[in-house]
Amino acid sequence: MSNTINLKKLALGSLAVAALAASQGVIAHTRLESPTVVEGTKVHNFVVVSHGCNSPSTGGKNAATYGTTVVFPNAASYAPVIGVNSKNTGTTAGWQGAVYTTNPASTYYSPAAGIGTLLRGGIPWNAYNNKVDAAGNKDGFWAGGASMDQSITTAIDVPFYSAAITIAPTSCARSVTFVLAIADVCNINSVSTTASDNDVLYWSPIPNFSGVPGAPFGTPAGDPTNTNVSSAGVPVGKPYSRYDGYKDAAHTIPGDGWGSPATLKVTRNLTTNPLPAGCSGNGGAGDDVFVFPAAQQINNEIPVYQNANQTGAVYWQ
Ligand SMILES: [Cu+2]
Repeated sequence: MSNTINLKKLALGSLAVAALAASQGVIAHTRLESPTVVEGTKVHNFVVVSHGCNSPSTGGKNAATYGTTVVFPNAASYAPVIGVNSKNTGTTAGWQGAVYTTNPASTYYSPAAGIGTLLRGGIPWNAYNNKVDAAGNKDGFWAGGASMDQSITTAIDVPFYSAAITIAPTSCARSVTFVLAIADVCNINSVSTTASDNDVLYWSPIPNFSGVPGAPFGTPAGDPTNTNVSSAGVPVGKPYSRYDGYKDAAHTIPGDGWGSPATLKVTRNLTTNPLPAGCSGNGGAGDDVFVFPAAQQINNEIPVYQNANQTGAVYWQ
């Protein structure tokens, strides 16, 4: 009898450990609080910075975070990389299984820009600004200015709202997923060209899927053990943007966030906006569309400037 109880306790204990490990896996990166929204709805959301940079002294990912900089894809002033996945399952699941298209963003969704805007209330840091393109479209934001503990306290939540996105009625898209570029800066004095995971964590979009011009993007050394993008590991290749993210200052080893971006998935309202006739993707259920920010947009807008239009003092680049 007592043995049975002990076994039960042991089993429950193992389950608790397994559940804890699983939940830590889920919160292990920088992601959105609500990663999936329905089309046509403006949603109050958060960028959640779940852990800090690598700390050489503790060996953990718990170095304090000084600020974060966030970019959503803009298809008005830039040409995002767009992929369509019509076999979103098994080995071709996710954006990894998408196929590059030259169709403009308007084929699939609107508006073309202004996807994410900072909310002024409840920002954990007291310095912040939106980021805009040359036409004034809001492309993202930054917030920072103080070292926020990440060793004892939990996630840092930065509030924003996402625009009401409409999926084009004429398209076969059942979802549109915006892939974000984010840099969490721990060492404000670091510069991106020499920063490592000890200084900055990049949650970088790497569009390594079929047909993308210039792909595969990789690192000088490659890394068969990093499966963020594909089971084959990170290939040897050229960088996508200047903010891909590396463990090492030499930029040869892909870091924690390489090819592991936050995403905002907008799902089609199939009741009010049914698929047109003849859609064959995913067995007739519709295509999943993925939108990656242009490398040029990332290079222009991930750096942190005094002014929203990337002018004035440079706070970090
Ligand atoms: Cu992580």
